[in-house]
Amino acid sequence: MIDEVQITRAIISSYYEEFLNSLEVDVVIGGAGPSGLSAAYFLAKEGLKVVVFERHLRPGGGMAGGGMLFNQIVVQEEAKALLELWGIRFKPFSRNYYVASSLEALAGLLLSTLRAGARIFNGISIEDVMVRNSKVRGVVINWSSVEIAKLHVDPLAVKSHYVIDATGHAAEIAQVVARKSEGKLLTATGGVIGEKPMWAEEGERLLLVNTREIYPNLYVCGMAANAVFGGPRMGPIFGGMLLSGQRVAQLILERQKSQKNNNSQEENQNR
Ligand code: 48F
Repeated sequence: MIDEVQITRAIISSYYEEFLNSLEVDVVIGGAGPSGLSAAYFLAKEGLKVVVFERHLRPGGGMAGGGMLFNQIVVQEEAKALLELWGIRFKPFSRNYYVASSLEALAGLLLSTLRAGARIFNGISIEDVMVRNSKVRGVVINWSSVEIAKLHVDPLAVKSHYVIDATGHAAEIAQVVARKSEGKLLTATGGVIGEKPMWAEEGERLLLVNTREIYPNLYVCGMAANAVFGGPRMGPIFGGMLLSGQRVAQLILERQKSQKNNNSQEENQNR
C-alpha cells in the first residue's frame, strides 16, 4: 500500500534532518557551478563540513549549456586529471584541448561532490552575509521562489567559518560585502572591479591568481574571482573553473591546518 502522507512525511523529515545539520558548518559555498562544486568536492573529501546553496533548481551553473547551447565543454591539459578523477570521459581534440559532454561533466562532478559528503541545497539563494568583528561568519538565505515572487519574507541564517563566493559573473556575495563594508574588499579599488572582455588564455591564467580571500573569511573562486579583480572572461573552456575550485579548497585547508598547529602550540605552552 502506498500512502501519500507517508511520502510527504519521508520527504519533510529527511529534508529537515539534512537542513538542521547544515546550520553551523565549516564552509558555505554560494553557487553550484563548476567552480563551486569543485571547491565543495575537495573540501568535503578532507572531512570539512560543507554546504552549497544554489539559486536554481538545477545545479551546474553555466556548464550544462556548453558553448552557445552546443553541449560540449573544452578542458586544457592542466585540468585533464580532474576529469579522470571524477570519472568523466573525454576525447582529445588537438594538442592541449580535450572535449567532454557538458552533461556527463556535470553528472560526474555532481555525483562525486555529493559522495564526498558535501550537502547541496538547490532552490535557495544567498542574499546577504553575517559579519562579526569585521569578519564574515555566515550567510543569510531565502527560498529562490520567494526572491523571484518578490514576497516580503524574512530570511534565515547559516553560520560558517568561511564563505566562498562561487556565484559566477555576478559575484553576488562579493557585491553585497563591498556595498555593506563600504568598499573594504582586498582589491585595488576596495570594490568589485568587474570582468573584462573575453580573452581565454589570460582569463584562465589570472583566474588562479584571483582565486583568494577578498575580505576576512570570504573567498572567491571561478568567474566571480575574475569579476572581482577585473580579469577577462574566457567562454566555454572549463579547466580554469575546476582548478579554481581546487585552489580555493587548498587555501582553506592550508589555513585550517596552520590554525590547528597554532592552537596545539598554544595548548602545549599553557600546560
Ligand atoms: O555561473 P557559474 O557556472 O559560475 P562558475 O562556477 O563557472 C563559470 C562558467 O559556467 C562559465 C564560464 C566558463 O569559462 O565562464 O560562465 O564561476 O555558476 C554560478 C552558480 O551560482 C548560482 C547560479 O545560479 C549558478 O548556478 N548563484 C548565483 N548567485 C547566487 C547563486 C546566489 N546569490 N545564491 C545562490 N546561488
